Amino acid sequence: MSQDAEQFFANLWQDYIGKTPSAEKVHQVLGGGAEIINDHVAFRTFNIAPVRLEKLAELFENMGYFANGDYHFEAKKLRAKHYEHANKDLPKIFISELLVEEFSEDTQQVIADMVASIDPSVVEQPEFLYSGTHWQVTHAQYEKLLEESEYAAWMSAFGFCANHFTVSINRLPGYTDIEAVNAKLKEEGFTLNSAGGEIKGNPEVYLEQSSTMADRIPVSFADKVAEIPSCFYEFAKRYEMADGELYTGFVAASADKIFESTNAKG
Ligand code: OOG
Ligand code: NI
Repeated sequence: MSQDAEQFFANLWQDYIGKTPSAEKVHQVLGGGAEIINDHVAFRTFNIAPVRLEKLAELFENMGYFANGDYHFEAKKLRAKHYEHANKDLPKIFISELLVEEFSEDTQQVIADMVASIDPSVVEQPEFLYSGTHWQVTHAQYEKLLEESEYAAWMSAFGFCANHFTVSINRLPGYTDIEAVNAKLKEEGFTLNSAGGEIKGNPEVYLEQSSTMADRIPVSFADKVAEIPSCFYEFAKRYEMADGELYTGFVAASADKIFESTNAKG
């Protein structure tokens, strides 16, 4: 792994575990402290300059990543792309962006104001990808965004960071199937995202995925501190295609449900 990419992912991980206390426990429970290989890391953004999906992707392209899949989520008003690296020890990258123009004028204005507070020059640096928020919204604004888009509300509270890391079950010693991973996590007290069933996908689409529900952490809004869902952990098992290669893409119908891992529980 190149020195730069290695340092980048180490920094990204430190930022992520600060928001996701259960992530280290996931590693302990599944890996017993041994190194875990991640299948992918996911990021969220808005389709507004200077933070458009393709702009953030440039930071990964500079590390040697290339685009290899496009996805659309009509109901959630999102689009996404995934990026891969020739070095199979590096996680794939899944980046989605909110289609801001499809929301109400009020929501568009709140988002435009958030994005306007970003100094465009900082978007050129890889550290931008774990720089968090560059604005402050009130708790009432957060709740208002929640009514239209859970994704927009999450972005207003957490900004730019890894939304989740994903354990590669294919490369996890001691496990071969996702059912056993899920059973172990539940035995240890984790709550799994059950939207569309605990296991999303199947061998016919060459990908099975599950995820925890996001941790809840206190967030400082402009006016008060409130506990809200932060980030989660995902688990992925990939299957070989007819050519004997493991599928490297994503499955839109499954991803649509994974997004709901940051919804408030119950
Ligand atoms: C991304 C949800 C989709 C996957 O692996 O299909 C996803 C998100 O919640 O930001 O991660
Ligand atoms: Ni994912």
